[in-house]
Amino acid sequence: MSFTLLFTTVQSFAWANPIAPHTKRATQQANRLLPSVILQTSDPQGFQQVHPTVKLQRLGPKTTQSFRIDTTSTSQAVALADQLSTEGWSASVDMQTIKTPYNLSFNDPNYAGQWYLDTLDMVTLWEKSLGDSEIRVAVIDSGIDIAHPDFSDKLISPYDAHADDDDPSPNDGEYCWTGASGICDEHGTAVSGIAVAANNDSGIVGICPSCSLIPIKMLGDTVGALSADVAAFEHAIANEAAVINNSWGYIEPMSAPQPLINVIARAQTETRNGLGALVVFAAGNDNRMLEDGELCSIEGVLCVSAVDSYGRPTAYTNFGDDVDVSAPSATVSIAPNESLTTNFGGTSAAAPVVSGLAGWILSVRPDLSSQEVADLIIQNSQQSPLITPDENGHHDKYGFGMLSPLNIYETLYPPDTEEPQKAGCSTLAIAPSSVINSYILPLLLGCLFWMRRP
Ligand SMILES: [Ca+2]
Ligand SMILES: [Ca+2]
Ligand SMILES: [Ca+2]
Repeated sequence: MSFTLLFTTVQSFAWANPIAPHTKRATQQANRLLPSVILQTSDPQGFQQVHPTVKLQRLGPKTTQSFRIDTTSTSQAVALADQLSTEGWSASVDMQTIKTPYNLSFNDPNYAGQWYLDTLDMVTLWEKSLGDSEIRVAVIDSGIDIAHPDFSDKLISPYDAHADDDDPSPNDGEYCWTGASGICDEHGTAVSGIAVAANNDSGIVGICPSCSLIPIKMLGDTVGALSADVAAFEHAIANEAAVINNSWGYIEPMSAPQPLINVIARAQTETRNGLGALVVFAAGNDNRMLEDGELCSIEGVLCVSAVDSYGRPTAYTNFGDDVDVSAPSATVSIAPNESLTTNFGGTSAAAPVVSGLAGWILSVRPDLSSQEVADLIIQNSQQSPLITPDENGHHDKYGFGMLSPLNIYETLYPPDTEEPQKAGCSTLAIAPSSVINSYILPLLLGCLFWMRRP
């Protein structure tokens, strides 16, 4: 993507989205971060030899391949990006983006309790392993309460890419839309909890209870810079993430910016000695068709839609060709200050179910590449009996099917196949057990009953 295109995007985006609330904070951040150019190169020394007077500021840690070059005006940033691009460098004008955590609330008391763990048969998987602390799940989100007992023993290099400090905890007053004060930002804590909350007599149990957590705050309640998004991924790469969860998106449909595409491609191929990190994105909660070029269409990204506790598509989930799998919207999780939330939800709560499961898979099979984990998850998903998929087995809302931890488990640990098949029920023997549990169990019980009759 050329700088011109990015610049155009900035302009049209700003016009389409005037920033009314929290103007002061937004303006201060914008002043601090803009105007600048994002340079991505694996050879910063080579760059400095050609451009000795240009000051490179790292985005993320020492090993970063992304840098910010501050300029004094937007026109200078555009001119510099243009010049560097002409010379063959990967350079883009930084831009403001308005991102949103995919919040969604339910007030339904029947959602109490971690019902999704039953739906997913997680106990069967946990009997094999609760996960491995060597496997690091990065959560890029709003504030994450790193003092919570469910996280305190599993933290790897906490980072705040939004404020560029090392404390990703929720900030006082942030996301207090209703005039409330104190800590209102529950999103990042709830998302992280669903993925990796510890098995520790406190809070809840995450999908991968013994996986480690790289907590990265990237979202503020109004605008942030693209360079902060890039820094968040650089941090995940530098800290050897195995999985990177993203329960956020741009507030209006827009094409994924090229610097973000670049750094995600590196995350997928550079961590874990080249096996890479699985990058998971939530599909979003706007009940709309995903457009070409959005975050979910980035190569290798696993895009997750949300289903409810009955396996039906939620009314809000985004849909389209880029949805890979659907997962239950895990409405129950932890919140800051050791509290619990029972009205979390949205695709934000579905993505960390998949990320946690990817952490579990890599805990028992650390030899798998990020692509192999994605394939394992997609190929073992279970298409809903409620719909007719297309000829490729795909459906706009379910993707290639609903997440099936049990199918994955049985693929990794094939059940004993020595048992003789019973006449009349032989076809059931080839059905994966999650299908049996979810949809065929009534049929199977009927079959057994039939066999017992004299
Ligand atoms: Ca901070
Ligand atoms: Ca716990
Ligand atoms: Ca995909």
